[in-house]
Amino acid sequence: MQNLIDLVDKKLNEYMPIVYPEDIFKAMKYTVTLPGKRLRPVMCLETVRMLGGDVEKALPTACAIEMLHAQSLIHDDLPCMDNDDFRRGKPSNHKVFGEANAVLAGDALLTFAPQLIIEKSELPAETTLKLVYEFTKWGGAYALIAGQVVDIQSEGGKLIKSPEETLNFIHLNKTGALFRLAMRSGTIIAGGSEKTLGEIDEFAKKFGLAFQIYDDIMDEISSFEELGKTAGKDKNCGKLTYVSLYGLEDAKNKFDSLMLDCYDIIKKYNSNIFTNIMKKLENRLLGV
Ligand code: GRG
Repeated sequence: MQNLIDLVDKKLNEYMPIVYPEDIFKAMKYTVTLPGKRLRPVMCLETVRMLGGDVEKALPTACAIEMLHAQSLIHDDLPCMDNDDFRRGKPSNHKVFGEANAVLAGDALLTFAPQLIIEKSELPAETTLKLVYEFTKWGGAYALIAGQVVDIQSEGGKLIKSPEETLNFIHLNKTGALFRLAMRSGTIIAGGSEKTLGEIDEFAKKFGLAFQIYDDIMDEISSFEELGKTAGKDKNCGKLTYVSLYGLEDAKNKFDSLMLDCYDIIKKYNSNIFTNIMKKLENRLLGV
């Protein structure tokens, strides 16, 4: 797994030269290159590998997805959204570069990422078009942004649907969307069939839901050092989370049950990397 992370880090650096006007490129690169887990690009690359595709040709897409993820973190931390001063263990983007530059850095990442998918593509034009479609779909108003909007609504106590439905909608869109994007893109690059795409998508959907439950639990039980951002924030802001709605024990049970479904779907692909990712999340919740 570390070799995939290193490959992604190397490419992220290479794809983002600092040129005039330096302020924007420094702000873009700052959050992207801070040490995150690189789960989404690694999951994209591993999907390509396990389906027999060319991992090298997936690098622009994998990095573009990490850029989209970084954009969502930068905007999520802004005072008008979650208002968090720390991210990935360091001051958040707006704390370092100011609010205007942080907004622009997010916008710039959002537009630069699909440019990269097209510009660096060594894939057939039809495949590249499909990848850009997936990118705009899952990063857009009907997925990632919708999840964030409902998250903000719910924080203000505005629930249009039941708490259960609202929470599922938030998790599936705010967090699930980028895991689905990563693994669907990997499947498309590897030339997987519609049936495979359906299976992989089902895994990513369940994994995304489980990952947000994991994130909710970690927010409750971990320290700033472990999280790299302010701990206990969800509770303090009265956020609708799995822990606030179902309690810690039931949240853990739901996480375990989703992980079992994920193992069941992925086992036939014999992927050590997916097994490792899931084991790491499980162990962290056990405090191992
Ligand atoms: C696309 C215009 C546009 C806006 C985005 C701000 C926003 C709308 C969405 C916020 C989405 C968000 C921050 C979801 C949280 C997902 C989550 C659990 C992030 C943490 O992921 P990790 O743990 O982070 O993988 P690292 O730092 O390891 O990469």
